[in-house]
Parts: sequence; C-alpha cells; structure tokens
Amino acid sequence: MSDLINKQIILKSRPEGEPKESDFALVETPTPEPGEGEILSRTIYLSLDPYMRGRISGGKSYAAPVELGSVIVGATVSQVIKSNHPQFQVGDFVLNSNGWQTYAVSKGETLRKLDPTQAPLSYSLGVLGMPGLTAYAALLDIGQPKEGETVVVSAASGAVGAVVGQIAKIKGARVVGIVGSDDKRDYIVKELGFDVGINRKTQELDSALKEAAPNGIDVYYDNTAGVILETVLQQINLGARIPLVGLISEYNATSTPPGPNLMPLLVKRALIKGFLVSDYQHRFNDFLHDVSGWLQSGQIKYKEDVVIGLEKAPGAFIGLLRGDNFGKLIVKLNDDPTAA
Ligand code: NAP
Ligand code: FER
Repeated sequence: MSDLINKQIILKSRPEGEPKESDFALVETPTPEPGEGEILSRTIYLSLDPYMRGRISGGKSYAAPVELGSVIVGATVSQVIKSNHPQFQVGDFVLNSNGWQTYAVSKGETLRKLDPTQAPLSYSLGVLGMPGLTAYAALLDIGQPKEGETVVVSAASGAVGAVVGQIAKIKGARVVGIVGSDDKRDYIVKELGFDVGINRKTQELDSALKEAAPNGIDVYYDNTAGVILETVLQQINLGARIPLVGLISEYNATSTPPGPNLMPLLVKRALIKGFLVSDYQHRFNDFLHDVSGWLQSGQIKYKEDVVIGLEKAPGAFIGLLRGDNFGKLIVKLNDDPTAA
C-alpha cells in the first residue's frame, strides 16, 4: 500500500425511485500499489452519465450491476503516477474507468493515452468520447438523415443530444430539439443553430411539434422514451427511422410506465432500432476524425457542466436524472495541469 489516501464513493443502498444522497457514502481507504502490467493513476475528471442509474439498481441488464459496498463505476480521465507497464510513463494522461474515486489501479490494456495538445482532456468523456460516439453512430448509421428531412431529438442540450442536433444540421436537415427549460431552448437555437427548440415542461408538445415540423418527422433520435416518444410517433413520416438510444424518463420509475401506442410504426413502415454504443467501436476512428474536425471548424460547439469535488458527485448525479445539468456533466476531482 502507498501512503496516499484514496477517497471513494460507494453504493450504500439501492435507490427506490429517485436516488437520495443517503444511498451513497464517502469512504477513505489506502491506495493500492500497481502490480505487473498495471498503473496507478490520479483521477482528474469523472464522467457522470445516466446509465449509472441502471447499474446501481441491481437489475439484470446489458451490464453487470454495482454491488452494495462497491465503488460506483464511471469513465475517468486520470494522470499516471506509478507505472509497471512499458507503454505508460509517469505523467501520461489516460482515459480509463476508475469510477467514483480519487486513485485507482488499472491494467494497461484497458487504457487509452490522451494527447492534451489535440483537445482538452475532459472532451474524451463527452463530445470526443462515449456520448459523442453515441450521437454520431446512432444518428448517421440508424437515423441516416437526408438533406431537407426533419430530425427531432430529445434531451437536446445534453451530452448526446447537442451533438446529434449539430451533426444533423451539418447533414442539411431541419432540426427540432426538445429540452426542459427556456435557457436550454435558447442555447440550442441561438448557440447551436437548431431550427426550433421546444420546452417540454411549458409547451404543449403535440401542437409545438406540428408547428416546428410541418412536413412531419423523418428521424426521431430518442433519448427519453415516455410521453415524448408517444407524441412524436403520431407525427412520423413514411419510412421514418427511430434510433432508440435512451429511456431516461423511465430510469427512476418504480413500476412499468404505460407504453406508447406503436401503431404508427406499422402504418408508416418505420424502423425503430435499439442502440448500444459498445456495438459501434468500429465507427470510433471515423467519429473522432469527423467530430474533431467539426469542433475545430466551429461547426460543433460543446458545453460542459463541471462540478468541483468528489463529494459533490451524488448530488450532481441525482440532478442529472432530473434534468438539472446544462451540458455534459463532469466532476473535477483534482487540478488539470493542462488547463489554462
Ligand atoms: P444528458 O442529456 O446530458 O442529461 C440527461 C438529460 O435528460 C437531462 O438534462 C434532461 O434534459 C433529460 N431528462 C431527464 N429526465 C427526463 C424526463 N423525465 N423526460 C425527458 N427528458 C428528461 O445525458 P446524456 O449523457 O446525453 O444521455 C442522454 C440519453 O442517451 C440517456 O437516455 C442515456 O441513457 C442515453 N445514452 C445511451 C447510450 C447507448 O449506448 N444506448 C449511450 C450514451 C447515452 P431536459 O430537462 O433538457 O429534457
Ligand atoms: C447509456 C450509456 C451507455 C446507456 C447505454 C450505454 C441505455 C451502453 C453501454 C454499452 O454499450 O454497453 O446511457 O443507456
């Protein structure tokens, strides 16, 4: 053991409905030493993502649950402080999955080295990482927007949705974003160039969509399911494509929510296809090339919502599931020596 103290946030109890701060506990433990082929790294940034809600509920899913008493999982950007791996030197920055803790040992094979001169380090947790790839691959490979078509996306100012809308604009589509506040609506229209924004909390969705998409909806990129999916389905066009990417409106549900009427899928010969980002690693290089270029040219803008301190992670995560985040939610645990 080294003499560094490791701060961890562990799962204390499985949340019922909306998670509470008391479902999480902050503990301090000794920091382990790296073994053969392993590195020890200090976390700089921790990504908070909606999928974590599924992991802490313990149900059977596409991924193993977080056990009670274990550190919550999560992607991180960290700096190598000890290395027993020939490809990683002390001082290197890496993308790994340290979870909600300040230090961790990881195997070299699970790491990706990051070059801070290419993009800010935290971008590899958002626009140039898993959420960005999700936006790119599900929109382009499943949604396949054509010039002049209408694309609708929910959770439109978030990590995935903001990138979806901007890529759809680059592809020449009319883009409508659904969000949960007026500030977010102003942001997606004025800053990101969406054609129309709809505030799902204050506007009547059915009539707002009819006005925003007078020619009907060709692609619905679904981050939410629930009433938004139900309403959008009534306005889809013949041959619509619907990447089913997230169901965040149901993540805190305690009973099975009432389902939408799926009849329009049949009548419109629509394609609805489930999406898991891990199936699209073969698109990573194309994604990184294209989205890095669009960031550099200013065709894609990126907003982060950065919370400082590991102890703030539970509250920020609870807020993410309520829509309190404005942009990609990141926790900063330690100083970023590469940031201005
Ligand atoms: P995010 O959009 O940055 O944050 C979540 C947003 O969801 C909130 O800000 C809120 O935005 C919205 N929301 C929360 N509760 C809602 C409700 N009841 N109804 C409608 N919207 C609600 O998160 P993200 O990381 O980009 O993830 C977006 C979606 O993509 C999630 O469903 C996530 O699970 C999914 N995802 C799937 C994959 C995959 O491989 N399938 C990969 C990555 C992400 P507003 O209040 O503005 O609506
Ligand atoms: C999510 C983030 C990632 C999610 C699913 C994944 C359904 C996919 C993980 C995988 O590909 O294994 O928010 O929500």
